[in-house]
Amino acid sequence: VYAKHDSHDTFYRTPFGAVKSGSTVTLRIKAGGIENAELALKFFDGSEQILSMTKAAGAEGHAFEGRVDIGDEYTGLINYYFILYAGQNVLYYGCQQDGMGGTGKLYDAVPPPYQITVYKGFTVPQWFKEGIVYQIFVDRFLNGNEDGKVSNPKQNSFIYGCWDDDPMYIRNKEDDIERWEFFGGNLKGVMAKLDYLKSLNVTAIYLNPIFEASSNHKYDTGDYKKIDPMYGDESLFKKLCIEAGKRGIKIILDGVFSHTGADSIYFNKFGRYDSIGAYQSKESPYYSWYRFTQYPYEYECWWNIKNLPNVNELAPSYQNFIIYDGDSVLKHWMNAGAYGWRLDVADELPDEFIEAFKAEMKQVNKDSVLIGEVWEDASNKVSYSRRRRYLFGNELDSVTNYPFRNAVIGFLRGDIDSTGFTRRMMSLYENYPRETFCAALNVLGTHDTERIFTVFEDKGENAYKYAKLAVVIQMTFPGVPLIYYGDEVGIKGGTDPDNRRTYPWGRENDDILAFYKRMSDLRNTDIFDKGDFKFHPSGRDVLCYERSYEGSKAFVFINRNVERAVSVDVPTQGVSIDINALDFKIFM
Ligand code: ARE
Repeated sequence: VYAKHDSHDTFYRTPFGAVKSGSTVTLRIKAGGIENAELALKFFDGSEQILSMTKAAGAEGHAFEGRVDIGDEYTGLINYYFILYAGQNVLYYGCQQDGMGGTGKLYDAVPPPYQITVYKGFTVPQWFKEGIVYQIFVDRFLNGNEDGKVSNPKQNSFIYGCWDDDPMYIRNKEDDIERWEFFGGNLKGVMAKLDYLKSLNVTAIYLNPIFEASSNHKYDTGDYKKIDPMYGDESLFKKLCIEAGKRGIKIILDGVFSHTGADSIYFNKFGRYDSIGAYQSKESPYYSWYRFTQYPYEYECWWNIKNLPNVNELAPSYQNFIIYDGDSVLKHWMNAGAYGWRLDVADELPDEFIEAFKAEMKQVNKDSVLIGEVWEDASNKVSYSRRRRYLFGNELDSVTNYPFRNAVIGFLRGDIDSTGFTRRMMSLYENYPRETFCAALNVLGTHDTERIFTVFEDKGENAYKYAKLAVVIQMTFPGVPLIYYGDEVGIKGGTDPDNRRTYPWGRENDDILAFYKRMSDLRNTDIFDKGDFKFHPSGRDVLCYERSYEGSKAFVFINRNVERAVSVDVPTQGVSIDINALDFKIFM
């Protein structure tokens, strides 16, 4: 008995990948020694259906074919596998791994299914898909004050000068630098570097939270309607948006809506604000925002961190405040010039909240973008025992692409080979709506991960070569590259908080910077900004993919082998080229 289905191959599944509501998907399976085949479908609401398959016309003898007609109103996943009848035996054919796609195998029992993502058509603004995003953790970027002093320092906070490799810093890092240490970076500092960012072809700046808060990271919002006074004020923010806009750069904010700070207008645990906070009185206008288990001392909080009380996002007064009011948080900052939001911990926000946020955001500016912080494949993510609806059209435009980071690092470090890389990325390519795949925020590192240079630090003198290969993949791959401030000049940094060191102005690694500039120039061409995309097998150690646009083609080759140069054929071009050990080539 023999069977084969490969969801990445259009003989077996047409059309490829995620489809819009109302589409028809044709599925085929090649089979030997099998008399009959059925297609088992499972819908997003849990209901199931079995369709009989017919012998496929024209296919060499042994293929069965089934058609899935998808309703005009349907959105969500459709999972499928095959049931095969061979004599007395019933066999199954399914995926190798849940949701992974590609070729599968025969099973004796119900197998892991394949996935079809069905979404309502939507488009992500072109400027975003074609852009490069630069992420700034403001306190650590640059103090732009003329006198170099820190404006409005917090009470009882420590203020350090710069953070680099001297012994003082190492001690500070381990002992203290967590939440209450500041380095004095501010919005004036960001403003001072706009021309620099433009020279890196940056088209959007994503700022970590900038609203008033007591910590340095500001994920503990104190006042959603106020820029932290250490960073600046609203008029400075507006100016920043205007100045950035003149250079073709848009500003994206971090929206932290799953929790607030305990030290906030709304909770006011320490009584530092003039308001009547939820902690202080049940009569507080904010009381309904929180979930107390034993008033006021016990309350639900984010990952059990007491200074981050969770909010009840569906409380009408919270939704009005954040989304609907005439001067809601969303509208307030968009009217001030912001062009989009990154939703912190999207997987802890109810779908209804994200949907409402998206709808209202697009009302204010249809050219704005909504990015969700999701660490896995966002198409089939389950959180809090709910299957999430992020990518079906009404929620996210884009997601943080950590699976991309994991695959790049895994391939370069030798944990997976080029086939493994291809499989993982093809799985996203198949599962994500095309718009989202092209808008996915391809990160190599963020304020929550080790920096890319540190990931390869154990490679000794080759560390930078590895990191550069990661940058090549990032800048030539579909999706939106995100540069985490300072990566472009080679800063190192381990896990939080070490990944938030100050930007080494005047001590940049010029070689890396020149490389980033070159790669960002390359990125800034049509073929890499919006070209089609296809993998080619090229041996275990060599990753090869093609980008094509209006008749021109580019082939990217990455040789991760540290010892051996390789000679490879350029697919369809009838030439072969050499690639040095631990090096790359782009054939155009
Ligand atoms: C600080 C310290 C920590 C300390 C903690 C508790 O730095 O060392 O353990 O305090 O005292 C923000 C700050 C952090 C801060 C945290 C709490 O940036 O510095 O930690 O607040 O005060 C998961 C979440 C994901 C989250 C990451 C960090 O799902 O949403 O963990 N990311 C966002 C932001 C963070 C921010 C918060 C959330 C809170 O980007 O910066 O933290 O607002 C897997 C899982 C993911 C998991 C990921 C990383 O892949 O699938 O779910 O992400 O690993 O752990």
